[in-house]
Amino acid sequence: MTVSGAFITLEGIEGAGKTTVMALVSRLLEEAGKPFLRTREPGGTPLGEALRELLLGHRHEGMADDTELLLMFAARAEHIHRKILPALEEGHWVLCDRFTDATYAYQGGGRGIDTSRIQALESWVQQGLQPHLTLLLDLPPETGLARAGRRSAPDRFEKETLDFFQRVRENYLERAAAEPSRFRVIDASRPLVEVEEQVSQAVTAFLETWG
Ligand code: Z5A
Repeated sequence: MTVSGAFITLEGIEGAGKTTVMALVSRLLEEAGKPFLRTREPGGTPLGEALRELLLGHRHEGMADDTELLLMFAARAEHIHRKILPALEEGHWVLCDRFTDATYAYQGGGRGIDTSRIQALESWVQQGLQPHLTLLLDLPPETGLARAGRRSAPDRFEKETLDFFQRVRENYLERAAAEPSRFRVIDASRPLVEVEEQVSQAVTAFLETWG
């Protein structure tokens, strides 16, 4: 696989501010003259968006954890083949709201699925594809849930307990500590203006190294 664009992902627990930060990163890439694809997981393709509805909606409340895991990777396979790889191969950058770190955090940390099973699917589906930069918006779950609670009706994940989101957060932080060259941990508990400053610095530094 030959790629010349960079692959950037945004991660964090519920209400961390990914949607807000996505707009800022998009603006920074535009200003730097980088053509880019803005996308999200689960979703990003017609089939992926249909799977997203099944995963987040309430029609299948009792979905088995393995089913949830496999649907996440089914959506991802479609996303990689139809959108992500073609964009990178054309030299475009890809800015994605969540990717496989979310699977480790939610299905691994949150649901308790064994890491080795996630690794097996990751290696099969991604064939070595990994983000070049991951911005992890970190904050206590209490703060994220309070922010998110101001919005519309909760989806299937948003109904989970504080303990669940605490495990998700811990898993994210462990992954960030294990791969410091890829991750930038942003203190998302700070006021928006300070969060944006941290993100600007991280993305500007990355743009300088990528060229
Ligand atoms: N999921 C999974 O389980 N496994 C996987 O492999 C993948 C996903 C890929 C959908 O994700 C669900 O899929 C997700 C995990 C699961 N479920 N959960 N939870 P999603 O990314 O589409 O949904 P989300 O996490 O619920 O994102 P969100 O709710 O859109 O949150 P956000 O984008 O991070 O937050 P926001 O909308 O930008 O901000 C929330 C509010 O806080 C909003 O009113 C902002 O104005 C406000 N805000 C933002 N920043 C600040 C600061 N700094 N101060 C004060 N207020 C702020």
